[in-house]
Amino acid sequence: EQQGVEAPVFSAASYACQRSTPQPGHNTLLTDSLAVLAESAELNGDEGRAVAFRRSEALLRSLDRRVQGVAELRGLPCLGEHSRRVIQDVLDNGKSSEVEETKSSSRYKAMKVLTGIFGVGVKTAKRWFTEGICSLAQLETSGHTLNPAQQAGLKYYADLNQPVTRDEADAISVTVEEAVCSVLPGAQVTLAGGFRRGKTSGHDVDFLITHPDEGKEEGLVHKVTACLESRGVLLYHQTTRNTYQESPEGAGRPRSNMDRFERCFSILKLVQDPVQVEADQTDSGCRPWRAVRVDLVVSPISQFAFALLGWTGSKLFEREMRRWAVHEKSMSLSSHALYDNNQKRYLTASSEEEIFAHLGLEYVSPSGRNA
Ligand code: 8DG
Ligand code: MN
Ligand code: MN
Repeated sequence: EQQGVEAPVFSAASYACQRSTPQPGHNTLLTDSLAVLAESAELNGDEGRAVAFRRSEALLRSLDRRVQGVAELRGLPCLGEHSRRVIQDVLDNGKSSEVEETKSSSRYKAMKVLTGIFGVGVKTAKRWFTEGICSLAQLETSGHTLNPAQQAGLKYYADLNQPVTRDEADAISVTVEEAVCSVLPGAQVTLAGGFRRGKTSGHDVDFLITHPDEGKEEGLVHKVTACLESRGVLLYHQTTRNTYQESPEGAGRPRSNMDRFERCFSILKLVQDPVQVEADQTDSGCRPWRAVRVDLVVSPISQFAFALLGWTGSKLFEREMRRWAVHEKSMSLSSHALYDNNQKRYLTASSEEEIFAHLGLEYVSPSGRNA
C-alpha cells in the first residue's frame, strides 16, 4: 500500500440520496467538466449516458475536499471508466480535451441556443438543427410556426436566459404570496426548487401552494393566475389541472416522473428596484422590469410532504431516491405518495423527515440535496 505523501482514499455511498451534496462543492473544475458531458448527452437525447455523467458529477460534488489525484478515487462508486478518464485529463492538464471539443462543437452550441428557448425541448431543437437552424435569427426567418410557449420563449429570450438571483426570487415570492392569499386566505406558499436548496441563482422560481383544509386548494391555480393577470404581471401561463384523482397511480409504479398536480408554468413580470434599473440600463434597455420563469404547483395538504420533497429536487436527487425506493426497499415513491409493495399499502407522511425514515434513509436537509 502506498502511504505518506498521498492523500487518503475517499469513500462514499452509492446512491446520491445517501449522501449530503452541497453546492458548489470542492471540485468545481471536475464537476463543471462532467456537467458539460452530461448536458451534451442530454442534448443528444442519450438519457443513459447523461445520468451516468450526472452521477459522477454528483459524487465528486459530495466529496469534502479537493481531489489531488485519481488514486484517491480508487473504489468509489458511480465513477465509470469514461468519467475517470475525464477526471484524469482535468487533473493532469487543467482541462479535458473531450470537454473542450464538446463545448466548441457547432451541434452543442446550436442545441444550447435552441433549447434555451422556453417551450423548446430536445426533440424539437434536434429537428431544427437537422434543417440547418443554429441561431435565433435563423429560426425567426425559417417560417416555422411556433406554439404560444415558444413564442413567449423567443420574445423573452434574453431575460429568461439571465439567471434569477436570490433577491429577485424573494421579490417574486412577495408578489405570488400576495396573489395567493388574496384569492384564498390561509393558503400557504412555500419556495421550492433550487432556491430552497440554498442555490444563489436559478433558471426559474418554483412555488408549492397548499391549504390546511383539504379541498380548499382545488382550482387555486386559475384564481391565482387571474389575480396576477389583473395586476398586469402575468406575461405568459400554461395551466394544467390536477389529474391525480382520475387515475391514481395505484399499486403500480408511476408511469413517468411527471406528476399530476394542478400547476402553472408561467412567465411573470418582475418590476425592478429603480436603483437596480439605473445600474442595469446598459444591458436591459430602458424597461423597468424583467421577465422571470415561475412554476406554481398546488398540492392537497395530505400530499404536501411528498410534493415538497419532489419539487425541491435536485432532479438527480429525486431520481436517486426513487431508484433507492424501488431497488432497495421495494417501494414506489412519487411527488404524491409512497407505496410499500411488500405491505401492499400506502405509507403516509406529514414531513419530509418521515419520508426519509420510511425509506430507511438518513435525513438529508434541502441544502444537501444539490446532487
Ligand atoms: P433551477 O431552476 O435553478 O435550474 O434548478 P431546479 O429548481 O432544481 O430545477 P427545476 O427544473 O425548476 O425543477 C425543480 C424540481 O421540480 C425538480 O426537482 C423536479 C421537480 N418537478 C416535479 N415535476 C416536474 C415537472 O413536471 N416538470 C419539471 N420541470 N420539474 C418537475 O416534481
Ligand atoms: Mn427551479
Ligand atoms: Mn421549475
